[in-house]
Amino acid sequence: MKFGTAAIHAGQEPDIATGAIMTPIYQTSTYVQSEPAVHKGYDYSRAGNPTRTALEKNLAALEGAKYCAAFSSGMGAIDAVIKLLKTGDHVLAGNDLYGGTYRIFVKVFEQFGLSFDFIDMSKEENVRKGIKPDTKMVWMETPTNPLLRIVDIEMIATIGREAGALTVVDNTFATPFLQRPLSLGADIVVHSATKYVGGHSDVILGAAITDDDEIAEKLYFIQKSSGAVPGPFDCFLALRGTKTLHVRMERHCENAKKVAEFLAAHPKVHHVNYPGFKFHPNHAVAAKQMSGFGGMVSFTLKNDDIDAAKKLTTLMKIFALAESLGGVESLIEHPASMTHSSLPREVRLRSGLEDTLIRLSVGIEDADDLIEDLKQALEQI
Ligand code: P1T
Repeated sequence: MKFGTAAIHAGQEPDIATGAIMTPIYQTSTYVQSEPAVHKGYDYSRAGNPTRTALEKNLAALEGAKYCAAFSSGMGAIDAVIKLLKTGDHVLAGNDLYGGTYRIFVKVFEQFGLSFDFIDMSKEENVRKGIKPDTKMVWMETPTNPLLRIVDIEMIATIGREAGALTVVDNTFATPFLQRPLSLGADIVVHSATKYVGGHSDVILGAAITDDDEIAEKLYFIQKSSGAVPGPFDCFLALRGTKTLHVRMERHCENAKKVAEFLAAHPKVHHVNYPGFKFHPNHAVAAKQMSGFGGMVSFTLKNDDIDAAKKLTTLMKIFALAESLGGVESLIEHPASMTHSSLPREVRLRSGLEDTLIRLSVGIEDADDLIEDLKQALEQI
């Protein structure tokens, strides 16, 4: 089944009881049993719920995998994946990650005796040097949030495998429509399905996806034991989102390209991060492992002034000033004071995340209007 067909049909059967074409919202906490421990596959909704099952099957199919465990947020999924490890284990992670991912690693899991190193993963020798005898997981985002660097999944997964470490890819920015990390050798994919998968800024949801029987069994165990599960209505909303993922992503990619080109040619703009540009340092890797360059763009101003950067975010008429990304509507934000404020400033600067960086989530509105909006705001600073 091709992607667009799977997006609409995978995991979704007409309702057995009524024939309803849409998966019902099974808004129930428990299920009646005919005898103790005899039931129709579901006993309690923390352990399983049919609406959640439909979403999990759908997301697994889109990533080309057998298994998906859905969580109540992207952070819930990340939390569950890290719980595959034990005290003393080391995680080698990219140095350009969503601020919340850095925060849970350092502020939560270091307390439990896990250790983390954050490195520039674009260079093979860095990754090889970063592996320690107790490295059990290699963690990457690609494209990265918010600098849109690209990490070579196949290269990292090979190094991870040789070291006996699991390779995890946060595929939130690319989505399975543009990039399938498991087919490139990764062991686990995580998503903030809050973003492109849901696609309408109306749900917080996460997923961890794998093709490995043993990892899946452990993830389902953690899912039901820790209990960060999404409610049935949220699963329904995410399922409704996946049905149009392929169509939305095409427009996100088209619009982001136009916006990035406009910004790159603007006299007040210093540097534009967009993996679709030939001069992007990781363009060749992006072209190799992605089928499009995504809907995210970040940039700095020539006027290296944090106040000007912040002011710009308030002057937009269509782009909304808000955290998050991946919805149909365009968003603008200032990572240093918003999504990445949990990173100490020196850590941010070391990884190249400047105080003046502005991030755009380019929506699927008319690109001319988006460009006009950026133009009028840039004129005012
Ligand atoms: O917000 P939540 O669904 O818990 O997902 C966390 C998360 C995980 N991974 C990546 C790459 C992310 O970007 C996020 C959340 N990011 C934002 C809210 C943001 O504005 O960048």
